Amino acid sequence: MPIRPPVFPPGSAHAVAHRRREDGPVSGAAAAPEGAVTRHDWGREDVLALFGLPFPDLLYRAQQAHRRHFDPNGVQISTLLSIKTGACPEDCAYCPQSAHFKTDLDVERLLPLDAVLEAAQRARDQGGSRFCMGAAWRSPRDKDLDKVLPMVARVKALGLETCLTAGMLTAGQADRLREAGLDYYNHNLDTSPEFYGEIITTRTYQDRLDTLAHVREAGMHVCAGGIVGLGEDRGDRAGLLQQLANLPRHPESVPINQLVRVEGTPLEQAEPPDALEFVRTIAVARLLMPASRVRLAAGRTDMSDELQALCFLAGANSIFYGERLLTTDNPQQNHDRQLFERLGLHPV
Ligand code: SAM
Ligand code: DTB
Ligand code: SF4
Repeated sequence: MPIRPPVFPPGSAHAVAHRRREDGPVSGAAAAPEGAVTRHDWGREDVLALFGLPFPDLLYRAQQAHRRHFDPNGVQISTLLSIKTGACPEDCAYCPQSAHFKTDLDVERLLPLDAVLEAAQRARDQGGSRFCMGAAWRSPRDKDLDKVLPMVARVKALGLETCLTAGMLTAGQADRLREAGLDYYNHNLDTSPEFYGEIITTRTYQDRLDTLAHVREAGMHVCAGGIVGLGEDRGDRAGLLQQLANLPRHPESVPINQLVRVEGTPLEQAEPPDALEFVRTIAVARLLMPASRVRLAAGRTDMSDELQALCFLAGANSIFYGERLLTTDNPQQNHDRQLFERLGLHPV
């Protein structure tokens, strides 16, 4: 059964607010209200000061920023599909798909086009607006890309927004993806530059920033975020958000994942993050990048409905919908539909 469709009619205040953010200023619209200007010069102390606000003040400010830029009850729905699974040469300590760790995972080569299209059609029929394809590559070879480009083009032709996450890209590869119709490329910074080396040793922070720059220069939307619960401290969470907010342009999409602890990975026993600290991280992301979609991404199966509600209040306005993330579970669709009903949320 599909998740309930959007309720606001074109031209309504909510639709206009939404359009202003997605497509640039609506013609004739007033200048951005005071406080709505986005900053790219955040210092670590500025960010930590936001993290340290009393919880009601932090949520109030996040709500103000959220409502300035978005329909506060609208949630963007993305669906994930792992198009190439496991056997990845990178050593990301959180990841079940790394060849460095022994996890209970069925390795799968690149899926055939038909299987991808079938999944995309299903996602669209269930109310998704964006289809995100994930491939466990360090970086795609050009001959891998030859097979992915038609997937992008055909998924887009179904009327879906397209997103891909496939590791590091060269500038030329980013251009080819853009030409095929790719709307978003996901590439996460994961954590702060200082903590990064504790989690990944096979590629550098700068490698990740370079890929994000290629995606931006190719004219695609950037999807970049990170993970909470890796054993990082608040300074690292602030450092991650500071890096994202100080990019020359804010990522249009900012996934905040809670670590999914997978048996066999070095982080399988990591201490789960404090729930209210997770909400604070969402709220600070909303304040630093007020016009970006902040996604309550992986980890929702470990969260109560009430915690997810707090995340939406803190400014999260996107989720992954569907019973699978890439290789791990996501909430049942039925449960998410009920959650949307109970909270009066609608997909956009
Ligand atoms: N291989 C590509 C890459 O790393 O860029 C794309 C796929 S990778 C699985 C995409 C992102 O998923 C990672 O950057 C990480 O942020 C997130 N991720 C992976 N495993 C996770 C886990 N166990 N819990 C939470 N997020 C995870
Ligand atoms: C993102 O930030 N989270 C998604 C998506 N981008 C690709 C991936 C989450 C993966 C969780 C672990 C798994 O299912 O393998
Ligand atoms: Fe490979 Fe991506 Fe997993 Fe890292 S996060 S091991 S690059 S699939």
